[in-house]
Amino acid sequence: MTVDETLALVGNPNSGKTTLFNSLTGAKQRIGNWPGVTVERKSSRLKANHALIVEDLPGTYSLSPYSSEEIVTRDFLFEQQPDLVLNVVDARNLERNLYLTLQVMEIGRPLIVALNMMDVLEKASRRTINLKKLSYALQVPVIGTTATKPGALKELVQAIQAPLPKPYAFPEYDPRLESALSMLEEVIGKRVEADRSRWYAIKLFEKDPQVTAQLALTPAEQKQVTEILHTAEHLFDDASDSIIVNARYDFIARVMAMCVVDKTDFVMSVSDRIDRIVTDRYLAMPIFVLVMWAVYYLSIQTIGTIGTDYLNDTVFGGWLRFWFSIFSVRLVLRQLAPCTGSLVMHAGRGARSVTKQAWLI
Ligand code: BGO
Repeated sequence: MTVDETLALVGNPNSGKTTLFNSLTGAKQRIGNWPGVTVERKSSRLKANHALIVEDLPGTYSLSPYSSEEIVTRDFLFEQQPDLVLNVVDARNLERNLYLTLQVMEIGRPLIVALNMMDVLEKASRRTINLKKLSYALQVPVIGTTATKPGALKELVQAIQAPLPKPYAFPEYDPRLESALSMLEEVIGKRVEADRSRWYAIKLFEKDPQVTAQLALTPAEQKQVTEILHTAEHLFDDASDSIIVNARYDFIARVMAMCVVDKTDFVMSVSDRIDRIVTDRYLAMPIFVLVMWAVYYLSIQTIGTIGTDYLNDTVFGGWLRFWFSIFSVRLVLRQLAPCTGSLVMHAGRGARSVTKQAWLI
């Protein structure tokens, strides 16, 4: 880096931006306010290279033009065009922090990501982040940092001073969105510099009121923009500003899937652990023999014998025998019932005739 270049520090609130700013500059900062707002402005020179002015931009989650912090950060990045942007990302909340990273990337300034709070991530978190893959997925240098340990920032200081690769890579979204953006870039035409037209196209797609007013499109151009947005909204079945938000989250989801490993993904369930033991190359056969012996022993020697003895002696030899004998006697009697009935009838008749005879006599 040569004389008086600017390094802008951006990041979510509590990502460690101020701590990193103090560590990089030695905390000899100039404090004031950003013009027109009561947002604190801090700037100082890099300790390792006094030619580099470090601007600590207000902490923000997004670059939408709503809060003072968002407007100050967005205007500084876009209007002042810093030579380098250092995006401080809280490694514990990578997904949420990357939303701002993507918006910074859309502006198209050279960028380095400082993945901060690495000490906390390494100690307490159940996650690991592959920094090389993260750098590859974002196409920007990613340096792991612990801002509270200034001695461990050598790699970051070297990266800040190293020449950055050109041309700068923009994050690429859904192909349907990309084609809408390139059509919008054509409409914007030569109104803006070529390397800024993508950002303007994104803002037109988001229906950003500031940018739309700033571009001052002709009614015919405005009509073209409306048609492009209508077609995209019809294709995605969504409002254009939501399409952009979703595209950013889809991009982040892909980055997360590529770079983040949750340690809990590798915690084995009880069933997995049992499987691992019983299918072990050396243990599987002895376990099989042991199980077969246990089955044999239980069925023949212990539970099996107790069970059959109980069935024979108590169930069949005791209760069932008693009830069966009662049932058989009743069955025999019922079979004999017709014979015994006629026998009784005949006996009755015989008795009555004998009685009659006796009276006659
Ligand atoms: C307090 N590692 C760890 N462990 N902590 C860090 C790191 C890091 O790499 N970087 C920053 N912190 P800011 P913004 C605090 O203030 O720089 C800590 O908003 C406390 N304060 O020390 O202010 C940093 O500028 C009482 O913590 O962030 C600070 O982006 C108890 O993260 C906090 C514990 O850093 C935010 C911490 C009274």
